[in-house]
Amino acid sequence: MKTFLKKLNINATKIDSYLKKFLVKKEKSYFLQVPMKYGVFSGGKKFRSSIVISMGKIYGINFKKLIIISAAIECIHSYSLIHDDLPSMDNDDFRRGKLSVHKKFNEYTAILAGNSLLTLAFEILTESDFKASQKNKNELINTLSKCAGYSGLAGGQYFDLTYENKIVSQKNIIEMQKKKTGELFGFCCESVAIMKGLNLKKRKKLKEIGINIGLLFQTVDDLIDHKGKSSIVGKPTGRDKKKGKATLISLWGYKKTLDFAKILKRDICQEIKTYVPKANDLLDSVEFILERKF
Ligand code: GRG
Repeated sequence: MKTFLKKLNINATKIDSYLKKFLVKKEKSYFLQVPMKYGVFSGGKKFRSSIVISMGKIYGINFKKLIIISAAIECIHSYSLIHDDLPSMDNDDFRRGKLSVHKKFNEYTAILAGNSLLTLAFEILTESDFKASQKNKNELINTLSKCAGYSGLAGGQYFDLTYENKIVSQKNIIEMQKKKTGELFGFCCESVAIMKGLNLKKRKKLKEIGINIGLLFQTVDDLIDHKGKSSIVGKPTGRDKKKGKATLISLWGYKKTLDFAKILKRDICQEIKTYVPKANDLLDSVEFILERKF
């Protein structure tokens, strides 16, 4: 766990320093850079990037390219958290041990900073220092757009909010979580398949593994919300129950959900061993998901 966290931090520093290039004063400064930096450099784990980097290393993708793809993914992730915390969504005042962006600044600033981080992701992927072919860049942007929008993150978030205080089936909860959280993890793996030019069948398989990693990550997130310590998590826990969120815990309780997570982790590891060669770092990342306390 300690070694994994060390690696996570090393990569996080590299991604942050790449991102700073886009968000530091150049010839002109713009106010929105302030809340954007607050949202993106606020101590997130950058766990999604560890999936990109370990998967990318397996397929021999250049490290700088992996950092650039990770930077784009972290922008989308931070945008989604900023919007998720808004009063009209989850209405959370704290994130990563600090005031959430709309509390630190105000609501319209948080909306605009989130929008700007979303578009920054696409700016990053079209920069000339990202030395990928035009074909690969187009494919990455097309895939990331679908994964962030109505058929992915935003679509999943819509159901997350719509399902509050309703009785929701296991199938619908899992579908919602695969969209809200899984799709971005799917992109972490699929982006490597795109860069490597893997065939569609293999690309679909890697995406599916990523989505399941995301489902596991979200399930553990819900377990942490149920039982975790807010001082470690960086935000108040027990919020899902208060808000009447439709989670697997609301359906099955803590113990059965933990058992589900353990079985899901075992199945994901088995799939990785079957389809991905030399995947030790990737398997370490999956192990971390269940061990994590934050
Ligand atoms: C408004 C168009 C529109 C879209 C909003 C808000 C949103 C789209 C999607 C939300 C998706 C969401 C917040 C999912 C939760 C995923 C999750 C488990 C977040 C926590 O991730 P960590 O633990 O966070 O990786 P850190 O802080 O480490 O980065």
